[in-house]
Amino acid sequence: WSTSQPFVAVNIPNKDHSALLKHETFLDTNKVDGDDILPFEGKGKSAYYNKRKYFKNSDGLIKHLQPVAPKSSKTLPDGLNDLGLVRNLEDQNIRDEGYSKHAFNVLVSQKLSLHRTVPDTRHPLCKKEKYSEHLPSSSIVICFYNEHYETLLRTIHSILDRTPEKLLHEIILVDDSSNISNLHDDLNMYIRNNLTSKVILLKTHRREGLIRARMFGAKEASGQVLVFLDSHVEVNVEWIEPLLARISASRTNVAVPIIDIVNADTFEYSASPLVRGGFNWGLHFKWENLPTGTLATEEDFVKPIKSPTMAGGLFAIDKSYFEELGEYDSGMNIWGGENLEISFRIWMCGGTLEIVPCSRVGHVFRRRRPYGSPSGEDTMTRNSLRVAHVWMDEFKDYFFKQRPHVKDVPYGDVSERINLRKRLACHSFQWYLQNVYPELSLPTDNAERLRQKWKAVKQPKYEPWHSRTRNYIGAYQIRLHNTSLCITSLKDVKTRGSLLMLAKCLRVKNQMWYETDKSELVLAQLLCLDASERMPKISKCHEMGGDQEWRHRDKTQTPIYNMAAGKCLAVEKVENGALVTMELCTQPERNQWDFVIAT
Ligand code: LR7
Ligand code: MN
Repeated sequence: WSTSQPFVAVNIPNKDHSALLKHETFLDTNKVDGDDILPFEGKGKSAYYNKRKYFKNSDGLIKHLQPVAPKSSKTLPDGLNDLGLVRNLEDQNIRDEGYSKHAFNVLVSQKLSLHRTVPDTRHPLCKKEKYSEHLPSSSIVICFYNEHYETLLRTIHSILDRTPEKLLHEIILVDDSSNISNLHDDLNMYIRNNLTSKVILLKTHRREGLIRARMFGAKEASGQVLVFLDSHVEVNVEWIEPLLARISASRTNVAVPIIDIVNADTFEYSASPLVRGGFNWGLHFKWENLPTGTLATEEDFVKPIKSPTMAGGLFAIDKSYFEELGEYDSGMNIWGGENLEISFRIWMCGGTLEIVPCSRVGHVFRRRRPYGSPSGEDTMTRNSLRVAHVWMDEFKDYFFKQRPHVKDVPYGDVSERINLRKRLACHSFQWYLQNVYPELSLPTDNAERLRQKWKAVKQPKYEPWHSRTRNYIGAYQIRLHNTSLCITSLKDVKTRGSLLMLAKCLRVKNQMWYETDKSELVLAQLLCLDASERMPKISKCHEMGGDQEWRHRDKTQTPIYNMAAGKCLAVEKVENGALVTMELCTQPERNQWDFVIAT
């Protein structure tokens, strides 16, 4: 494909002739729908796919096919859009600055439509659910600190596009004293010029952190239900109705959607499995499997599921109930811990916390938090200490056993929160453990602690998915086209961080690349090819795609494109021992590769 035009995205395995035939018939009959092929979007009249030339007809669809001579070097492998492609220095700067400021791929986010549709990830039965005509109206509260502009706008538009007018009382945006220049003013102008007056932009007087910023926004709200959202989300079809329905069933229900995944590198939206919230004795939130038997029948996939805790960012709560329950702990700073605090409080003080599977909201999962606290304070620890001292009774000892070094960390005055707990006549933490979270085991001894630690390593902390069994679809040596030089790890296959070089192709372990069904390239089935830094290296497989996701055309003379880097594998020189680098795909001299099947 030419890179300047976003042509057709075709999803057909190369060399699978039957699929191609089907594809061609499909094109001839002009039945174009969704999955297999998208209508032409580019301005050009033709495009190439699999050595054939395709023309556009007046409807923008493909008319007929004509075989053409193979093109020697295509910029991008077939089937890929070029949203993340780095074409020049300017793209490179946007991308790099974006990653360092926001920890996601800003280059992609900028190019995506602010009104894009996302896949409807709900269980089919959800589509049959009927909701009352008399649901309460909502005030959606979104606080943000230095959020990426287009990503924030997409958050807002997704809500405006997919929330019934009647159910949306207002959207309250709280700028938590961001310091990106122009962000506030640009947003303010955009809202005034383009959006309904239901969208309100506020600003804190100084950086408060997400806890106090949300409280600030909630105070200004006048809808019946508060819906808190992060500033980098996209709501899905009919997302709010099921949440509001649960609150209208009981004002002490607190309703959480399923948090789908917006990939931080590619912005692909994908479904999360049904999991619930838990925590460990270090007071870290974790996702966990539902108790066996929870999903016995199909209907169970639409029923609310009780959850011991919530992730924190996305939930709906009756406004007067939120106030009655003590809002948030305003002594908590910046980030962390407030989600466990409000979860414990909801359950212990008479409410119910549930996940509503028919409501889905996508959230951009970054691999690191792009900001710190202004004072440098470890706010997660401070906030967790407040949780432990106010809510955990004698069980806080387990927390301290788990994290002995935090004993002397200052956490401020919690007397007001202890009074709140008394005033609300809340249950004990023991009651909570017995009735809400009996599955949580106590860390009895060192062996148990080690086991927990091991578990924590194996299960990603944030992604609501589980480690999958890796599926290998092929084993290859990767040879620079027209040479007998292959990609080789500089060091031993087990050495994390080892760079790569060209070496004479030999049947040795450190040239054996195993490709997976998720487009990873795993050296000797151990470490993953990784483009997270300037030079590609091998590192621990994280199974989150992006910088470990490598796409190529077919198996000969192909570029190898990295989804997060927006660049292609290349070499410094065509020479034994030369280092493997990442370079612009648009400079294709040293980036054509052959996948040589290793049998
Ligand atoms: O000082 C700040 N001021 C803010 O306004 C810091 C943050 N914020 C804003 C920020 O711009 C964002 O909109 O607060 C929101 C949440 O901050 P994130 O996105 O950095 O948090 P997170 O997604 O990394 O972390 C999760 O845990 C947090 C604990 O304090 C909050 O509860 C987040 O809302 C929460 N996010 C989710 O639950 C989404 C699902 C992720 C998971 C698991
Ligand atoms: Mn977030």
